[in-house]
Amino acid sequence: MALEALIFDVDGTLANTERDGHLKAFNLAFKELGLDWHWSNEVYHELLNVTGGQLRIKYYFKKHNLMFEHQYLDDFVASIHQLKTKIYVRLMEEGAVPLRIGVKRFLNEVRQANLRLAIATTTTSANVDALIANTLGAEALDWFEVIGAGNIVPKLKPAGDIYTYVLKKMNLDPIKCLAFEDSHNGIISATQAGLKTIITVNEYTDKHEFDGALVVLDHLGDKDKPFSLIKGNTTNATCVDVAYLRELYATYC
Ligand code: XBP
Ligand code: MG
Repeated sequence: MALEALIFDVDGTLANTERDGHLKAFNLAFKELGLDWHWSNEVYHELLNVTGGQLRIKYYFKKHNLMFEHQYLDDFVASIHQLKTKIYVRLMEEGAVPLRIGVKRFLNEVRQANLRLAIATTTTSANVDALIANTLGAEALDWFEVIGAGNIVPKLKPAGDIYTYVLKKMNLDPIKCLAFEDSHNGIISATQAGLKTIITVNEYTDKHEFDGALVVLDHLGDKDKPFSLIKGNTTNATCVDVAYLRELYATYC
């Protein structure tokens, strides 16, 4: 069996978008709407267990017994989230968040090797477009055969639905594909869809459980910035490239 495709998560995997993107945008939206909420980085760390911005706001809301008529809750949350998305897109246009180490190099190598690419994320599709267009260029949106984002499926990660949706759209057997993730919810989702996963951790996820991961790394690595192996077989590779992908793929296929 040969490796054919790679599916990438976005937040925390392609870029560390949570602190300087999402969290900043949530707090700016709360402020602009005159709400007396400010999520600290510590609070946000816990809130990240809830995937999806709207569900995250609702969770916070319920946890702190914030009193709103239930019938208006969905509309209220949706309006906060709409503004948050607008602010997030603006932050991306301002270049607030760079790609993670090695991401640009790796995507270019993968394209040279004619591997198919796709995205499976919980975040809103406008956010994905803004990040990619402002870091790799608008033409890079076409590099990804399918961009599965946001509420295109009813159940967000950790459910496997978004990965299953992307695989179906690509008419692809999961055995021919690898996923890239940064979080526990992410690997659960990919695994449910039958995918093997490569993990690159970040400040919010370095204590997460990654049972079943092919390998856990601090980042993808670059020429002068080798990755550190956190969990997995020892290797001579110092950055994730196509040769290392094939090495990892061969360990389970
Ligand atoms: C990402 C998320 C998203 C973003 C917010 O998870 O949980 O909810 O934090 O995006 P993953 P929205 O990386 O596992 O896909 O506000 O657009 O929902
Ligand atoms: Mg993620």
